[in-house]
Amino acid sequence: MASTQASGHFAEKYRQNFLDLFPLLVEELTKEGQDSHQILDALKHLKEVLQYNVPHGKLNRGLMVIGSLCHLLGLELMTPELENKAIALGWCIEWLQAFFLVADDIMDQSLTRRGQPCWYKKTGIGLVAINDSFLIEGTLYLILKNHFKSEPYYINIMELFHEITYQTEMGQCLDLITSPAGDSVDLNSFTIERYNAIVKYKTAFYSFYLPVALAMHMAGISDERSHTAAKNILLVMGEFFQIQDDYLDCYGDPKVTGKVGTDIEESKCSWLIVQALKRANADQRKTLEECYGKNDPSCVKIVKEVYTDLKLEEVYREYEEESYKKLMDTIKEELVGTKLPSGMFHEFAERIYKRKK
Ligand code: GPP
Ligand code: MG
Ligand code: MG
Ligand code: MG
Repeated sequence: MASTQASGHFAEKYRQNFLDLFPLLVEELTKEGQDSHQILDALKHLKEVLQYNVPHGKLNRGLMVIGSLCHLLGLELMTPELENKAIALGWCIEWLQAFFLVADDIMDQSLTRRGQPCWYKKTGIGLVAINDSFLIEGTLYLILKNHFKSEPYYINIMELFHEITYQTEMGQCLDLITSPAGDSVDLNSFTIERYNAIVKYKTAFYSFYLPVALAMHMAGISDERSHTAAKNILLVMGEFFQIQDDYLDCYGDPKVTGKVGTDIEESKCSWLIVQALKRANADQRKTLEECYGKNDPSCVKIVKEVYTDLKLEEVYREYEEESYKKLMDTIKEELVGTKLPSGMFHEFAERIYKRKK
């Protein structure tokens, strides 16, 4: 296995090739076939669903597959065929994410996603979006079958998609039952332990471990030891990433993030409320109990004022520094005795720290 001395930024180099494959995948999934004449209208709808919901994100997760493969094999072993396969697998992660987000936006009653109205908010869509999210998931497995059926790692990657979907659904479940709709919130359930479990399951597995694990299977690395090491590192990265997402929900610029935060209104077990509760005096806690989770701009404003009084932006900056150090230590410790290249992890770390969207 080639080590990458210079920690190059491989993923970015492939952005254009990555974008170019999307219309071909959509065409493959929605073209008229021998026995599709009865479902032509559904195929037409599916095409719109895919075009609206799959390609408009940052594509970080998708690009991570080919980026990781370059690190794992070394550029000299990359061939156009491998590139194409890694890009198709990258799109499968973007497909999985689109399936999650279409459904998540309904559950969270969000208004915008990636700078456009959420799919379920579009005229004529509404709850049809629930079935559309299933369709996005279903077509992911068609792409896998069309492109990977004859590969020796086909079963490994298919099982991985199933396992990670389940883990993400368990995380979403924890996220939702920790902030039950309609009920007045029980702030006592917002512990850091609960928080860590939610983010690990709902975000870290699919966003960080999945892309690298897919590239590892492609490169023929399927032993448990290597996968455990990679997972331990990538889950630390994923935890940080979700904490950033929570921070940006309140302090990010919607013009940059492409979404308007709803965590306070939706009484989410967000990193900010967990930190606020840890630091609040009795008065501030009472204020939070009264105002958190209310769909009312004046309550949101009061919660944000408590956050300001508790200097949470500063707390976040300190956490960011600490977390970066912890990640660097974890990379060093976990890679001892494995053949995984550290440059691969450093490339991803650099992509996420200090992001604004
Ligand atoms: C997004 O979290 C949640 C997921 C990507 C997992 C959804 C899983 C399902 C099984 C539907 P979030 O709600 O904090 O993200 P955002 O702020 O982007 O809405
Ligand atoms: Mg959401
Ligand atoms: Mg959510
Ligand atoms: Mg969020």
